[in-house]
Amino acid sequence: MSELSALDETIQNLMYEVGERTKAAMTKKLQIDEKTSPHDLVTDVDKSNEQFINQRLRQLDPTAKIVSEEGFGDQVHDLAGRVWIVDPIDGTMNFIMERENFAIMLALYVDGQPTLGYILDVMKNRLYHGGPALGVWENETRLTPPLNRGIRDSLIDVSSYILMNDIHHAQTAARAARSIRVFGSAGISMTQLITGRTGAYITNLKPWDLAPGRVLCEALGLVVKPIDDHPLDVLSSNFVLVAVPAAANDIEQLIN
Ligand code: 2AM
Ligand code: CA
Ligand code: CA
Ligand code: CA
Repeated sequence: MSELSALDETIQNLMYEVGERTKAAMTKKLQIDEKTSPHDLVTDVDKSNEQFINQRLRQLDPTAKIVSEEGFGDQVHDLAGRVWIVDPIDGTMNFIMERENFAIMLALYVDGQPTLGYILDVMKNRLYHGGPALGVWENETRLTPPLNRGIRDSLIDVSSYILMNDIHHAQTAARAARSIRVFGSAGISMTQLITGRTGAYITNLKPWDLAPGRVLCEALGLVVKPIDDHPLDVLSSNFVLVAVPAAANDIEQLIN
C-alpha cells in the first residue's frame, strides 16, 4: 500500500470517529454562542471537535501546519509544505436547528496542490473521500464524474446570502436553471455536486468551507472558479462557482 493510501485510511477512520463523538454529544444540551451575529453561531461541539482533530493531526503529521475555523490551528500565511485544513462542523446552523445536514470536513494540501479531501455527512453516515491520486469515493463505492449537463437541465445551488442579495447576478443564473436549492452547509452542497444531484453552486467560502470539496470536485472533473477577478486563494475568502463544465460555461455567459 502506498504512503498516501495508508494515510488516507487513517484519516477515514479519524473522520468516522469524530462523527461518532459528534452524535454522542448531540444527546446532551448544546452550548451555543454567537460569533459575529445571531446568524453566525458556534457550539461547544464545534470547538471540541476541532481540538480533537487538530491534536490527532499533530500526532500523525507533526511538521504539517493546520488551518482551522475555531482558533485551535496555526497562523498560516502560505501553502508551502503540508497544510491540513479543518472544518469541525460545517453547517453549524443546521446542526443546531435541523440536527442533520451538517458535515465534518478535512483537506490536505501539499505545496498548494489539492491532495486529499474528506466530507462526512454525519447523520447519513456517508463519508466522501479521496483526491486526484486515489479517486473519489462515497464510503466504499467509487464515484464516476457526474453528467455534464447545461444549466437549463440542472438544479443550481446558491448560498442564501448570495441569492438574497443577488451578488454577482446569481439570480440571473438561478432563473435559467430547472430550480434552486439552498442547503446551509457548504460541505453538503459539495456532496450534492459530486453525486450529480446539483449541476452548479454559487457561493462565498472561507478556506475550511472550500478546501475539502474543491479536492473532491476537481478530482471528478468539476470546475472550481472564482467569480470575481481575484485568482482562487485557498487561504482567504472566495466568491466561487463550482459546477460541471457545461453548466459553468452557461453561467459564465449569463453573469459576465
Ligand atoms: P459553518 O457552518 O462552518 O460556519 C451556510 O451558512 C454555509 O456557509 C455553511 O457552510 C457555513 O459554514 C458557511 N459560512 C461561512 N461564513 C459564514 C458566516 N459568516 N456565517 C454563517 N455561515 C457561514
Ligand atoms: Ca462557523
Ligand atoms: Ca464551514
Ligand atoms: Ca464550521
